[in-house]
Amino acid sequence: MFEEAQYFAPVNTDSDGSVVVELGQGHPGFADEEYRQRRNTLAALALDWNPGDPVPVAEYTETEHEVWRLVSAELATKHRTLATKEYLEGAETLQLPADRIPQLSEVSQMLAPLTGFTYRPAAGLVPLRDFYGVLADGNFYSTQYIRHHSVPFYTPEPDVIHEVIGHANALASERFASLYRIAGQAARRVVSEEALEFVSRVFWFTLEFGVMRESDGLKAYGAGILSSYGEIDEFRSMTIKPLDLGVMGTIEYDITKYQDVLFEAKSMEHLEDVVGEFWATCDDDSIAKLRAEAEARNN
Ligand code: TIH
Ligand code: FE2
Repeated sequence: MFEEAQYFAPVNTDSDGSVVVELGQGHPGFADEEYRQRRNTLAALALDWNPGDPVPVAEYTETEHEVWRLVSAELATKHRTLATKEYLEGAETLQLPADRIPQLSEVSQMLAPLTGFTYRPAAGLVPLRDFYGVLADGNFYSTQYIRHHSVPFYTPEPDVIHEVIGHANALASERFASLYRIAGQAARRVVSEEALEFVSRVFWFTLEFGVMRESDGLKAYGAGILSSYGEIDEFRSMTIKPLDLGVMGTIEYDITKYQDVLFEAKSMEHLEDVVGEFWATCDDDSIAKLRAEAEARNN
């Protein structure tokens, strides 16, 4: 079903200066002219934005708010039993609206007093160095469009539901917010693209798709699982591996499907000790060493 849908549709500027988001043929919004126009409008707003500017207001349609309401309600029910305690406490403190899509500026207003994080608009894929780097300053690049109403339960393309329900609820927690910040510091510290990629893979398998053991079962804390009411039903039956930096930093994954290999932290402390400590101290040499050790184990 998602064969041709992509992780972040490319954003291009036509010769006349108009912004066009290239939805692939397999994208659920491909044949929906109104949806295409929305995507183009929102991408243009984000491209016009510069640091320091107020975040542009996205005037959402009733159809779009309805997608948020539906997904919000489905997720809230599932989160009660399948999300980690730390995330649920963040959500309880943040109190996102369930009845409409909040503006990114509102998300920032709610989040900043809690952990200092603010949201900024992204038209599409942001270069890794920039996306992760600004986390160190408490800035989070976020898309503003919402997934197409015909496929609400999962999208390979991060949207405002993923960014806000998945990430902002975690960013409302001091402990998670601090992990995001040190991931950003790591992204700024490392020099080679290879080391940066390693840092970003560790982010993928933890803050995007991490799972954690709690006394009453395996829970999700990764934003990518927590924003999909399709994927959240499946994560407990995937291959669950122990938290291992060398493996997380080097294995391949397919962005367009439910993640079938996940890494389990034994607790919040365990995650902080292993992954937090890694991001806090890593450099090109230590990463090259982890990579070499992982490759040696594979041979
Ligand atoms: N699959 C997620 C969702 O449906 O909400 C969105 C993404 C998270 C990470 C990559 S794509
Ligand atoms: Fe994400």
